[in-house]
This record gives sequence, structure tokens and C-alpha cells, in this order.
Amino acid sequence: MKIFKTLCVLFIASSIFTSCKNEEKKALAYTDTSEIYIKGTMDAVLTSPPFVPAPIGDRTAKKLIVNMEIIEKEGTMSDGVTYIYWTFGGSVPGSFIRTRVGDLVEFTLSNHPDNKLPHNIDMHAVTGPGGGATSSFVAPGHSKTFSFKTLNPGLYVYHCATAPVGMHIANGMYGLILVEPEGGLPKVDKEYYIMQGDFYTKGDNGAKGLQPFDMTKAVKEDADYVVFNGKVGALTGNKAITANVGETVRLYVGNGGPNLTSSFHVIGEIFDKVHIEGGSLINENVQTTSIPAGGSVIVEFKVEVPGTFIIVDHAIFRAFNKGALAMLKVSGEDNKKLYSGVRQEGIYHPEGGTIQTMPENDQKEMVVNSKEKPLAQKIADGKQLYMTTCFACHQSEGQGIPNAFPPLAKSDYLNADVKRAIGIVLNGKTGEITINGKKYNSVMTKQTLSDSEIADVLTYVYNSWGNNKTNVTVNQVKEAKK
Ligand code: HEC
Ligand SMILES: [Cu+2]
Repeated sequence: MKIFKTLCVLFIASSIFTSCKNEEKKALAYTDTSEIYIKGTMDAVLTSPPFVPAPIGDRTAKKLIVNMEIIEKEGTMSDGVTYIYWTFGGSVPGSFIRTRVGDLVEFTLSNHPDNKLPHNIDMHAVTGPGGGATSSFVAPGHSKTFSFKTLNPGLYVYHCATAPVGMHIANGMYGLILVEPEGGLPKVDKEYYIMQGDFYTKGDNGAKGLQPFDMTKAVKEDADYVVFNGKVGALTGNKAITANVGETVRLYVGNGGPNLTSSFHVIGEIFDKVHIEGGSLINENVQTTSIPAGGSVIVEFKVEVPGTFIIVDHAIFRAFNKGALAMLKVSGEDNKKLYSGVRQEGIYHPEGGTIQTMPENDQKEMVVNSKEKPLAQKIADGKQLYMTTCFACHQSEGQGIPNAFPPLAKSDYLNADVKRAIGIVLNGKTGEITINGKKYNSVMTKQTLSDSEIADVLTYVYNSWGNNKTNVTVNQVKEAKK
């Protein structure tokens, strides 16, 4: 070390200085964190998801007082579906705890007197038996205090570890505790807290009413709901997380399980940095990152273009059929250099094996000259299109997916206004709409279809599944464009 320092001094004026400094920083990380000196006491600010407390910045290590209350309460799993959640701090996931390495955390766990069961907490950030579980086991109407020193920086899961452990976790008893390194994590513009969990209910996905926990399904790992932040739609529509073009977003992402590993992915973004497994190793330029049950990850990415970015578990049926779907809404100016939007429409002729491009003007002329196809032909062509373009969201019988994609079958919204329906396929749709008495607040992307294709697909939809048999003409589509 001494020789090293001397070298640094020798080269102080040269560019090598920076690399010496980096070496010293690295050396710091290896100092014995159990020896970090504590200066003063402070109360920890805890936040409920998707928010996180303020960064620690350059504050010194302190005695950090954390008070956590366990609350058992009924909440909403999905539209018309309720569930008795067991929570740390009243939310699923539980309150976010933010500390720095070397803090002495004095942790008090209180079990609300109205609760029915004893609970405890196992924090993966704790070095000690049971991660605190043995010292924190607490009956309703009681509280327990224990303390621990944070020795390793990283993002850690905490959870209840009272028997049957799986059941306590399955009911929502998990959250995240962040231990920042000396000096804090690098500054970013937006930080959010997201945690995945799998849920097991007596009734299958969508079955209404208060749904009790199903132990048999949990043992089989046959989840009815896989969700972010405790419920279907916790982070969609007007509850989406937000950022502005040019900002860097950092997500603290956990996976409470109890069973499933998450294939965490943001559609239309690439993670610039991933703290693998919530630790110190940073990977770069990652599409999908794996989060084990009882594990975490920190991802960072700059948002360059505006739009709605869908956050999913890329085990994709979980996203579109079980609820593992959230949204990040980015506002700001378009950047056509980075992302063009639709530049040209083409018609694909499988027989010819070529993609023929069709500039907008030519298309109009062709449409003017072409006669309206016979109804049966339109329905047949429209069905083909439906099965490749619309089917993924609105489903094969137009039945949609509850809370995600509205039905087209017997849709009062569809049948009330043809022009509006054409507009939706032409331009996409976002914002709250009510279909057959149910509210949807989601995103339908603009569909890349020609005028005659839109006429065909809508004619097929209107002539199927009990709809009002409207024959949508190419001229109506052209009218709607004006
Ligand atoms: C990526 C998923 C997705 C695809 C693909 C998609 N839609 Fe939609 N669609 C939606 C969503 C989500 C809404 C509701 C938007 C909102 O909440 O504002 C919607 C709404 C609608 C509505 C109005 C509401 C209703 O149920 O009557 C119509 C009509 C519709 N879509 C037709 C189509 C047609 C026709 C196609 C294929 C050409 C299609 N959609 C493709 C997701 C999709
Ligand atoms: Cu518990």
C-alpha cells in the first residue's frame, strides 16, 4: 500500500492519477465494514411502493431506527376479486427500507392487535441467525426489537418466516431493504420500487368475490395470479410509473415468490446497467434479467424516446393472462432519428415471396379504383387478418382478457359507433373506456393496416360473436381518416 501511495504521488500530475484513485476506492470496498464508525441516530423514513426513500448521499453511518407494523387486511387482487393480504406496513410489497453500509439498524416489529396470527421477519441483509427471524417472532398486540449492522451493500429481500412459511409469503409478506455503499449509489433522475409475487386462490383467475389462499395450488406452483406490487394493474393506466425523455430511471426490483422466478423485461427498452441479483456485479446492455424467488435486481436505463413502455415477466402468459404487467409512461419530444414510428406500409404476398411497398398516394388511387369486395370475401379475409393481428389481445372468440384487453364480442362500445371503431384501429387507443359496464384503461397500439384491410377486419368482427353485422366499407375508412 505504501509503495502504491508513493507511486500515486509520483504520477499525480499525469492522467494515471485517476486510475490510482479508482484503485484506492476499490481498496476501500474491502475494508472491514463491521468496523465502520457510527455517528448519531436517525429515524428511517419508510415508503410504500412504487416509491423509495431519498438516497443516503454522503451521510455517515448511523444508528437507524426502523419501525415496521404488520397489518392483516382485505385488499383488491383484480376487478371484483378480493384477498386477505398479510402485509409489512400495510402494502404489498412491504415498506421500502433504505440504509447504508455500516448502519446499526434498530428494528422494531409490531404485530397489530387486530391481527389473527403471529409473524416475524427474515431480512436477507442481516448477518445473524434466521436473518432476524428468531429475534422478531411476535404475537398480535406485541412488538419485538432487535438490532443488526449492515455489512454488505446490495438490494435485499425481507419476508416473514413464520410457519407455514410459504403461506405467509404467498399472502404478501415480503419487501426490499437497500444497503447503499459508502458514498451512495450514483445519482439518477427517477427511482421506483417494484416487486413481483405469485398468488394462489381457491377460484381460478378472474373468479369473483373474496378468494381464500389455496395451499394445494401453492404446493403445485400453479399460480392463478402473477403480479407486480400485489395486484393486477397496480402500475398501469393512471397508476403507471413515469419519466421524461432524457432521464435515467433506476428500478429496484424484487421477487417475493413464493415459487416463480421472474424473467424481468421492459418492452422497448434495454437495460444499460443491471446489478445482477442485487449485488455489486454490473452487467451492461441486457434485454431480460432473471430474478430468483427471494432475490432482487437493480436495473438502470436512460429513456430516449416517449411512449408507454410495458414492463413484464417475459414468461409471457404470466404477463397477458395472470397480471404480471406494469407500465412506464415516458413523456417528451419524439426523436425520429432513434425511432421512426411506421415509415411505410407494405402488402405481403406470400405467393410472390416479395414485400411490395405501397406509398400512401398510390394506395389512395388503388383504393378509388378498386370495387368493394363481396361481403363473404371480406369476412374471410378479415378473419385471416384478425387471427394474425388482433387475436393476441382480443382472443380467438373476441372475448378479450379481463382487466387487460376488452371484448369485441357483443361489445356495446363497438356496436354503438362504427366511425369510432375505425378510428381506434387506425390510430390506436389509450385512456379509460367502458365496455359492457367494465372499465378498461390500457393501450392498444396503432395497427399497421391498409384501408381495405381495416374494412375487412372490422367487417369480420362486426359479423361475428353476436355483433350487429355492419359491413364496413373502404370509403368509410377513408372518411374516418379525414
Ligand atoms: C396489443 C394488444 C391489442 C391488439 C393487437 C389489438 N387491440 Fe384492440 N384494444 C386493445 C386495448 C388494450 C383496448 C382498450 C384501450 C383502452 O383502454 O383505451 C382495445 C380496444 C379496442 C376496441 C374498442 C373497445 C371494444 O372492445 O369495443 C376495438 C373496436 C378494438 N380494440 C379493435 C381491434 C382490432 C380490430 C384489432 C386488430 C386489427 C385490435 N383491436 C388489435 C388492445 C389490442
Ligand atoms: Cu407472517
